[in-house]
Amino acid sequence: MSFVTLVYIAFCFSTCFHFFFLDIINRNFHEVIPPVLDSTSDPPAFFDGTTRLYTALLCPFAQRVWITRNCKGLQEEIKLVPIDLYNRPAWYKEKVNPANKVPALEHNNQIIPESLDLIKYIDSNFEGPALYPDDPNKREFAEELLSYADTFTTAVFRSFKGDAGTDFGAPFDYLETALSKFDDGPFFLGEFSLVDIAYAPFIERFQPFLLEVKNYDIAVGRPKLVAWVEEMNKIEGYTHTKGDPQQLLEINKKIFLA
Ligand SMILES: N[C@@H](CCC(=O)N[C@@H](CS)C(=O)NCC(=O)O)C(=O)O
Repeated sequence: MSFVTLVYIAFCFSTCFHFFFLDIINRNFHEVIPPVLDSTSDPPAFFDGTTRLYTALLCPFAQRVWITRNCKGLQEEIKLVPIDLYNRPAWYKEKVNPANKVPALEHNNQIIPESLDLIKYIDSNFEGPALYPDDPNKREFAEELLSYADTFTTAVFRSFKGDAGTDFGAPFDYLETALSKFDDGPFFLGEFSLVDIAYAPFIERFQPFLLEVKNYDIAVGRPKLVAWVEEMNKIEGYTHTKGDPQQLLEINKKIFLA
């Protein structure tokens, strides 16, 4: 066999292997989303050993947990149970979450609510790549940014209700400054982490809403934030969870322009 033939065979083999490998990685991201459960649906078999993420497909809080589950490669271990929030099953409040909100996780005979607690819980209690840094400086900053997340969303939601004179920029300036703290990568802690996951679903909604409704472009003068959005859009564990932009815009218009 000539050297050229050998190189050709090696090339074909490595190409096939590459596609095979990519297929394995991507296969999970093409998962079929289970049917949405509503007031007519029977409950699942609670506490039968299955780990379930009760979610709503367009909820940004639940999306945080969905992204975490995907990025850790837990599509098989954590089953999605989408709930129709506009026509919730009575059993959801009775048996799953007395607060009647998504997300909630059923794991090891307990139910855990609250998205920011859940992303940490999943990162610490399941296999998969670590999404929280070991470096104490980064951990400290991660805590600061995770506790700022609620302040951030509340501030932006408030500004949605405001008039033309409202200062839309301050919460986004905070993020732009935060993105300058570590220069070993484009994410909040340099490397990709739970902090990025906590903010992504909200930026996904805020950016188009502010642009269309308030004529305010969060990208102007914020190169770090622009680069961050670009990098997030390369993470399949996230992109698979993204909603239809037009649908999200319409929902936010209904909520905030009512
Ligand atoms: N603080 C909660 C907020 C969750 C939340 O507000 N979820 C909304 C859907 S996006 C919900 O379930 N709303 C139902 C309701 O308030 O009745 C978290 O971070 O998990």
